[in-house]
Amino acid sequence: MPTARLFYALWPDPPMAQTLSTWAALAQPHSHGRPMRTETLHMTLAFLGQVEREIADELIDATAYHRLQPGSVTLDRYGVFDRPRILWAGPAQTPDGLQASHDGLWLWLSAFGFAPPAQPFRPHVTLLRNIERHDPPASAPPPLTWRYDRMVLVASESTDGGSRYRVVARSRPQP
Ligand code: 2AM
Repeated sequence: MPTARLFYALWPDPPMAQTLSTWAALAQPHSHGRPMRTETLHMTLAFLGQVEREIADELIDATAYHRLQPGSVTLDRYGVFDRPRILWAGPAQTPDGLQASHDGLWLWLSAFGFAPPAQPFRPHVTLLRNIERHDPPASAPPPLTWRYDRMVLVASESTDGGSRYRVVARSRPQP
């Protein structure tokens, strides 16, 4: 494979993913759209796009040595993006620690030739794709606090059944 489509993300543990899946199911009658499969739910920290195989291999090796500062983010609202048309779960305010981890990750990635995106970081977990309404449901389920201590590097592969995500590397948690 000459290139790989890669991104860094926080990946929920199975109970958290299950709860997020409930969030999707609760919003679906309002927003319609297609729920993400439970095992694919995640929060992207850095989207890299198509990456040359050689750089991808370097990232896979280096990711184990990148230490993410442990932190937490409380998901307490639904939101929508118009392009692509998605409904998401996210925090009303981005926690400072998560913002710092995002910024630190992009600084680290600059050594591999990546430039940070122009748009500000909008932490979110995509729940529904191809939604049919511009407004999110008025109220969200009880807030969900997500504690994290590592990130994963994920390869997104196109299959007949849609995107398939494969975790190709994990950062090392703090000792
Ligand atoms: P989304 O959930 O908001 O669609 C794999 O596609 C992951 O990378 C998804 O979380 C997706 O975000 C994100 N992603 C895809 N294209 C992107 C882009 N151009 N900029 C930022 N994130 C992107």
